[in-house]
Amino acid sequence: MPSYSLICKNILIMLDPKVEKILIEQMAKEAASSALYLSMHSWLEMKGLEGCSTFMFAQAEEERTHMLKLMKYINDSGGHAIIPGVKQPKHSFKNVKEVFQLVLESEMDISSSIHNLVDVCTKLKDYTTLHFLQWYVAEQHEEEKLSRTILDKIEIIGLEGNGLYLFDKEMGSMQVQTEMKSQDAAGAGAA
Ligand code: OFO
Repeated sequence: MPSYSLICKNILIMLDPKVEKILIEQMAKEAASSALYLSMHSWLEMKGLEGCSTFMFAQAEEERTHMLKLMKYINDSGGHAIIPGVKQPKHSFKNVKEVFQLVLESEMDISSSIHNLVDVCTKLKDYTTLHFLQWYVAEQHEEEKLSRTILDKIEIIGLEGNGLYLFDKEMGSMQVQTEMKSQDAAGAGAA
């Protein structure tokens, strides 16, 4: 039975139950990804890697905002965004390289579920949700690219000897650049 809600006066928005269900599943994935990145942040911080841990904390926060964005869309579209429970994430890692390999795997997994959502909405001709999902398609492209760039840096710098120190420093400056980029984007949006 589809859920309906009266958004304002005579405007009725309906979300297909199938779309509502997979959007809620996507919320669970974003929440799990946020928890995994927070767990990585904690491990990196415990190892004294300030640049990497700060970077990972920001990534955890980003994933949480991705979940909240889905929640808002579902509720604004006449659905009910049920908040997912989250399994305890992996908390111990072999080394820094493993952390960033797992980040790439997680991002690839999220990209494929976003693409699946796009497929379902295309078949159902749900053009509004398709439009909403375009932001996630672009975001995943960026995040996969970023993860691959970080793994390339690990290959180039190496993690032996001073390598780990240099890589951590590099991750710290990458975080500053990411923050500046999002401030620019926010400024452009406000203009
Ligand atoms: Fe990068 O996972 Fe969210 O969308």
